[in-house]
Amino acid sequence: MRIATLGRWVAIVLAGLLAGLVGAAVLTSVQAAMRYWLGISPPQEMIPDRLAPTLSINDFFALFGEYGGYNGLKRFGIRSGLMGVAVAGTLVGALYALVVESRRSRASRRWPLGTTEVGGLFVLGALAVLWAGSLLFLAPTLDTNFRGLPPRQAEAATAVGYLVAFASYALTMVTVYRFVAPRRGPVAARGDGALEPPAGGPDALAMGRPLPRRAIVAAAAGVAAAAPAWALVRRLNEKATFSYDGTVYSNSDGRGLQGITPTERFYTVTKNVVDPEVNTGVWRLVVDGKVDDPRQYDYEGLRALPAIDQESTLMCISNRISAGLFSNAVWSGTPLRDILLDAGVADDAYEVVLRGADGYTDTFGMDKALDPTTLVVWGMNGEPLPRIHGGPVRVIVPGLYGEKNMKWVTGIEVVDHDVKGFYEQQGWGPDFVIPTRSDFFEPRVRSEDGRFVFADRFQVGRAVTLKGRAFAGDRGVSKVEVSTDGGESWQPTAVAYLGTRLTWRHWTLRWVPREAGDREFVVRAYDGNGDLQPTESVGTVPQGARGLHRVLARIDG
Ligand SMILES: Nc1nc2c(c(=O)[nH]1)N[C@H]1C(S)=C(S)[C@@H](COP(=O)(O)O)O[C@H]1N2
Ligand SMILES: [Mo]
Repeated sequence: MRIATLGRWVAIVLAGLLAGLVGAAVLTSVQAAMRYWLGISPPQEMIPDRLAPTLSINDFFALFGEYGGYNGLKRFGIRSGLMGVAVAGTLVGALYALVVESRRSRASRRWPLGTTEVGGLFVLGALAVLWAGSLLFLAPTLDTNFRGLPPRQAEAATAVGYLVAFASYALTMVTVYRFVAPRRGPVAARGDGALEPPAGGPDALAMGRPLPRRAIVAAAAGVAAAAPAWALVRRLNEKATFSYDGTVYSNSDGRGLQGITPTERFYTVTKNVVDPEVNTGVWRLVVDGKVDDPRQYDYEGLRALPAIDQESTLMCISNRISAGLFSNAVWSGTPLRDILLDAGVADDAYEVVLRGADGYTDTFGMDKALDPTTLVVWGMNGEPLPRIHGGPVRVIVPGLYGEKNMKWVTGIEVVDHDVKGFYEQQGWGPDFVIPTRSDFFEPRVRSEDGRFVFADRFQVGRAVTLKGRAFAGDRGVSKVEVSTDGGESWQPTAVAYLGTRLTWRHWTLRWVPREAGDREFVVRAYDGNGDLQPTESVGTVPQGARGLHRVLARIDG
């Protein structure tokens, strides 16, 4: 191979890389715009959601460890998605250049097609493969739409959005390549693939002036094309869940705990990088599947249904004993039961599958679906349900762990078989019934070397007020007892906050130390059926933590 030829191929590859990079910039801008204004989730965001349920709990947690928790993992996912598109887009540009130009440099005798056709076929083929492949691979999560389109429309919007996005890449890449590609004299410029020698001698124009100058123009266009992506990704980043995902309601800051959690202190857990911003104009709640008469509610229609206020406590399955992924609120909404009975539930109905605008899914059995305390909720503590807690509409299912309480709900499908939810696929559950638990929160408890210690020091003869919580899912708390001697003897507590059958209770005990030394405090609760809480320690994986909260205190003489 002569130097001149080599130089030409280098120029071709460089032109392809540049064209691909500009294409990727346009693609990312188009995707960011569609995500920002239309709620269409790009593959960079959807692929992690598609993969997360397929991981085992251990692998998922190992990733947390590697990337700095759930938030670190989310950041990593989005970053690598954005980088991946830039890299892949750039490489495909080079590939395109090689395909087109190798065709160009070969005789047209063997091929009936000219370079334009070969290039066109390559692009259309790649487009078809990419589009079909992404739709197939992402099929389980295509119904994601962060503006709240109901599932079927969301799927259609995603499919069209992806086609538009990928086509914008292809169009840009081809256009830019044609603009910057090394000219091979008049022949190649015509693009007909004929093999006349270039006018100015071999490869005379290959590294001629047009390429660098045009390349600079194209690169500038690329920067301009990337600007919207940059701006929108930054705006999305400002709305990102990093600032509030994992918020706990706890007394670790000494602010105390109220019976009803103030909305702005309510705990938060979300799988999302940027939570849905539902547009109530396009939002619908679709009720279908094994029902006689599928229903669809718009926001006004839902608000017009007879509603109730109901206080109930929400707790995440990942909540360790005495931890704060645990809050209580008054919810306003309509019993799911009324909505289902209106639609007419088929005899072979087995469970409901709930879908959220973010593509999250979860399920619960018909017993819970038809329980009058399971609500389709639009209000929280007397205000419209805030966005980060699932507004405009979520489901509250007392007695089952937080994961089942679908935020931004768009679909309720009655099915006749078992379906596994987002986290259940990882291996959580299968039992999501909240077991009875209790803890201390006052005086403030801190964890040192895995042992819980009261932050205050106690003094012989000086009365202290102990406080804590007890929770028994939807069974109610009937009794809470405290031991100040490591479980040897137990004494009854008083009620500090009674709540309801569906909420936690806050208990209190006034206690006067009689002798100096180290002491272990233990609390235990009985549920509404009179059953004692589990006392054996069990970790959160896979069915939520169980066990007694044990706290140490030093009593000074
Ligand atoms: N659509 C959707 N619903 C969801 C989640 C989610 O990521 N997406 N997270 C679930 C989990 S794991 C919990 S613990 C609760 C938390 O609700 P909160 O943030 O209002 O406290 O919402 C549940 N509902
Ligand atoms: Mo959760």
